[in-house]
Amino acid sequence: MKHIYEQITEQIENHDQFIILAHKSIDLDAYGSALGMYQIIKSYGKSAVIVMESRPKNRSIQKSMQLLKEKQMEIVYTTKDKINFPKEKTLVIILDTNKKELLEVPNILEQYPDCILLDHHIESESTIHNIILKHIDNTASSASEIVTRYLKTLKIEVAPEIATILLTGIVVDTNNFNIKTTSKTYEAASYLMTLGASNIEKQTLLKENREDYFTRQDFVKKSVMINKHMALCVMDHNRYQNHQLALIAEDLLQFDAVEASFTIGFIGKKLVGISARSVGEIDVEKYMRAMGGGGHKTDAACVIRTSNIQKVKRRLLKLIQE
Ligand SMILES: [Mn+2]
Repeated sequence: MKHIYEQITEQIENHDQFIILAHKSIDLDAYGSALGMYQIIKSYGKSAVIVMESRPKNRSIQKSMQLLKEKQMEIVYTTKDKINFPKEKTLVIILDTNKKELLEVPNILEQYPDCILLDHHIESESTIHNIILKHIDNTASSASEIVTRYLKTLKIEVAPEIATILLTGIVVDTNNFNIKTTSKTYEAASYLMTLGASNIEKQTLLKENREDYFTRQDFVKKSVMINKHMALCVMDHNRYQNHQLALIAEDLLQFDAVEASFTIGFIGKKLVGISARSVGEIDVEKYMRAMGGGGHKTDAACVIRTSNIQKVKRRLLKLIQE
């Protein structure tokens, strides 16, 4: 059987237009991998678009887009209501998720039947199936790592700014090379450095404003130990973004004795999210799966439709005690 990258290349050769699509609330890993795929398609002399919400809320994404703009790098974006490629010869490339309901455009497959998927998340019942090609590699740290390996295989050199964004994608998904990190992760990072990825620019992309930092530290301060090795933070009734929950959970892992952490907060109207992190021994995916979510042993999440955050907290505590 042909190697997966050869199979993807074949699909690129067999199609004329490409729709690159990641998950809702695009993050740096999804964006970095999308840019990498975009460049690969370009190298075959073909055209692609990246589907994005019109104003991404994630500040790192905003900064990354601005960086590319300043360097006059033409990236074609489109919003979900403006996708108008002909069905024929169009390939959809899904990155950094394998769940239909999490897609930026959940019904994309009904519009465009030719689809391939590259992801690093664990599969579940809602994993997209019946597509041309599916490459789900749980041993990869991130979608950015998978796409970087592909770039390296093809010996494609991307601009330093794109290499930086891919590297930052890996950094975000590995919590700074702390989780899901293997020798292949470092190899990918190393390749990106040879392409000119900048650690200074990387830090700039990850910088946050003081207010966000202080808000987070307030929540960290209010967190509690729920047993010997697990910390919990329950946020207030304001609405936050998924990555804000994740950052709190990641912060909690820095403390002595904390081996796993959970942050519960509102991420939408009547929508409560839990972000769970582990340094490695405790399997937080198990807990999140039991609550309807999923992820990895070291980082997982779930979303619950409710307006009662305390109820979610009690359910999680009960689950952990059991
Ligand atoms: Mn990812």
